[in-house]
Amino acid sequence: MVRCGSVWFRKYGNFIDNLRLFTRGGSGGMGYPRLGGEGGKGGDVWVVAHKKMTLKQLKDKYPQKRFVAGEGANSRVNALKGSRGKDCEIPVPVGISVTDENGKIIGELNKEKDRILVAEGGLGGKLLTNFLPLKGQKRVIHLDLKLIADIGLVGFPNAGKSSLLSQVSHAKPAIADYAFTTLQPELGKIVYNDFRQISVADLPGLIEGAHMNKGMGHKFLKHIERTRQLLFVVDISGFQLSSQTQYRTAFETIILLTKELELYKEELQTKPVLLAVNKMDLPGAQDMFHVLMNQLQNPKDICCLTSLNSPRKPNLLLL
Ligand SMILES: Nc1nc2c(ncn2[C@@H]2O[C@H](COP(=O)(O)OP(=O)(O)OP(=O)(O)O)[C@@H](O)[C@H]2O)c(=O)[nH]1
Ligand SMILES: [Mg+2]
Repeated sequence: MVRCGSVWFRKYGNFIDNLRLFTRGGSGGMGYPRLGGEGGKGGDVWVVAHKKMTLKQLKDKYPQKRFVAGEGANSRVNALKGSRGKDCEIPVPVGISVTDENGKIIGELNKEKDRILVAEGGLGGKLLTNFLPLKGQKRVIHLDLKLIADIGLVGFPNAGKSSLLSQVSHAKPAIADYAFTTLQPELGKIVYNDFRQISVADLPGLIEGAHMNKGMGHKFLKHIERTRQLLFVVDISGFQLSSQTQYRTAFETIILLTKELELYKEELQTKPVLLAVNKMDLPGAQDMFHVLMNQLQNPKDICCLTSLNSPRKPNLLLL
């Protein structure tokens, strides 16, 4: 039923879904043997979830990927109890699982402000340690962005995303000829003869202005971040939400989808994207498809689309 008239994809970019970091808790401060003074404890290293953060931003901001907490202060005559070293916080996106060098899970960060201690600061020098400070814990950690699926189906409402999922997997998503049938992502699994599996997420339809929260845009776009690869599903006849809104051709919907993703988060632009042109059984579809092919192969047309105010031409390649 769903025919992919042609398949296109966008160049693989630098979307990052894992990162390896070096962390070390701060050393403790020296004790003061003569007066029994205690050095301050070294600071701890924490991984903290922030909604707006991405792993790419983290890597760009800290190219050395080293996170070391502050040292505890030495015990002094006028401050026998040394003060505590400063904690170090590593900002990461929500949906990260943290593992150690051996792949053992240290913890998961599933919502904003969740935090996990990854490297503890050393104790300050005290009687127990002969007033010598202890070094902080050293740990290499791996951050992995949990993907909700391998492939995310992205498109305007009514394009046929759920229909496609129902054909390639055992999932039974709601299908109807009105916009916004799908309100929550739905997962399906494609199982191959050799038992390999690909998970596919049917995502709610996007509309123009999604990046500004139109049609619950942000809620939807957030899910797109969590898929490894995108499959744009486009109705060859184009899209019109209602008689009051502008009609968009298939080509325009592709530009608009690209634009919405980019405006929401520039990094999404670098995710690999395949294009499935749908509803090729409708009358006149072949002619419209030829027009679409020409438009996609002619970047000049894309640049002329000033009414769409597209910030950049989409990086689509013919497979
Ligand atoms: N003629 C034709 N109709 C199709 C095809 N694929 C889907 N449809 C119809 O298009 C309508 C919308 O299909 P859905 O699969 O619900 O579309 P969707 O993209 O999931 O829509 P939202 O969930 O609203 O975003 C339904 O009436 C489908 O039967 C196709 O290949 N050809
Ligand atoms: Mg749907």
